[in-house]
Amino acid sequence: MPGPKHLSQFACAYRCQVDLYPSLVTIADSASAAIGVTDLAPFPDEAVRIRSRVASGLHGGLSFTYAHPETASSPRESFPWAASIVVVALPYLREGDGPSDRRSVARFADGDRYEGLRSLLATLALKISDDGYRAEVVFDDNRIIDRAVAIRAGVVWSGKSTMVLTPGAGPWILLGSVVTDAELVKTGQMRRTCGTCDACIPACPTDAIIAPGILDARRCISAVLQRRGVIDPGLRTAIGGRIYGCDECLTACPPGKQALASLERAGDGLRPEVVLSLSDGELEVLVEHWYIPSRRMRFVRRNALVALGNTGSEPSLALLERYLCDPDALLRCHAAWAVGRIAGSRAAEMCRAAYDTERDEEVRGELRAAIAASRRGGVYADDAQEERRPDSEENAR
Ligand code: B12
Ligand code: SF4
Ligand code: SF4
Repeated sequence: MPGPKHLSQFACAYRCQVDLYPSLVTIADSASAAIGVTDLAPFPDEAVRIRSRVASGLHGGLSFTYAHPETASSPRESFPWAASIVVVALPYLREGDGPSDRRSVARFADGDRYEGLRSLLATLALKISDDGYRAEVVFDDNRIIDRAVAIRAGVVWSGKSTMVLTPGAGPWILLGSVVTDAELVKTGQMRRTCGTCDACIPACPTDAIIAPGILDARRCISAVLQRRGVIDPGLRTAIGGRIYGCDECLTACPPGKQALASLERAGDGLRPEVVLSLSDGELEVLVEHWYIPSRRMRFVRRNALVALGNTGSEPSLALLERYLCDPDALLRCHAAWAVGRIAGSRAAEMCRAAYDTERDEEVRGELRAAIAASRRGGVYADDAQEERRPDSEENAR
């Protein structure tokens, strides 16, 4: 027979099922968000997936949930006090986001799109704690795999692009959770799938979706633009004018097309010329909400140099000439590549002049490849590794 303690627990659980969850649904509805509930049971399939991606290199050196797969896939380890995870999926498109594949900044990072998510989660957490329960807001946090909890809570379905989708907004949603000790009824999983659609797979400019639901983060532009170091030369042309993020597999996704089509299209938010002309302090303010390794603006400028190489023309050479003399070899490398892309006799001359004084072997290799590319009208030979090699000195003549 359950003792009085058990009875009071039961009464409490009953009260929060009846009173609390409907008010959470009302809060989510008022923000046009989808909501559901799951428990803290482990996600063994996710642990296997993450471990196998790390083992095969598909994680592309990213840390996030890949750093501690066991922790990320076992929420109870991080939240031993909790009983439920309340999960929301919040649409984030806004006016100006209309169809266009030529954006320099992906929509999720064009302005602080997480503001709405933070405020919705804070309101939900406040309601839960006002009812006497503990509540902790969690999103983009390495202790929880946002997509996995959202799938299990029935808020979304899992797409072949690896994005998760809701009816209506498609992939244009951000995910977040409130972890709580309130015992809430778990909501059931969604039965939807992508069916025969596979539009996102050929739409990816770098073939990063290597099979349904499997992403090679080494090739994903969104990941490439967030990493440290030199950008793989074989991916630079496909990056196009992008400086941060990539929306191509989302734009191609039929379930999200209506949401996109209903919006006007605004001009491009951030031009590479602007990025390359600002001081660190000025740039920092513009990109405050981006993930940038160690908050070093050199990585944003590196991306802008590639974008300018792909979108610029002869007048852009004056700005690039400054970067050929930059004290940072990383920036000189990408400036050389951009000059080679723009091509023409002035571009070749600038690279030859820089080559005469350049001492860094990696930059010298880039300059050799750039000189050869500028002769071919801005076309790099595959990844131009041959031309980058020190023994191909004749390319610089
Ligand atoms: C690391 C990370 C990245 C990495 C790696 C992404 C990846 N696919 O793994 C990079 C930098 C590339 C990235 C890019 C983007 N990201 Co991101 N990212 C994360 C982060 C921090 C962890 C993701 C993770 O754990 N991956 C591990 C692996 C195992 O998970 P997965 O590939 O997502 O696995 C899912 C599918 O593959 C699917 N699946 C597995 N097998 C199969 C098989 C089939 C047949 C099918 C159909 C599906 C399927 O199941 C898994 C769901 O559990 C989360 C935040 C968080 N803490 O969860 C945000 C998050 C996933 N990112 C988000 C966003 C918005 C993006 C971008 C759209 C941003 C942009 N515009 O540039 C792109 C989208 C690129 C893409 N196609 O995924 C959102 C996703 C929202 C959504 N609707 O899905 C999240 C949830 C952030 C948030 N709080 O909203 N991201
Ligand atoms: S975000 Fe871009 S690069 Fe990454 S998988 Fe989608 S389309 Fe490909
Ligand atoms: S484009 Fe098609 S296959 Fe890819 S995620 Fe969207 S619905 Fe699924």
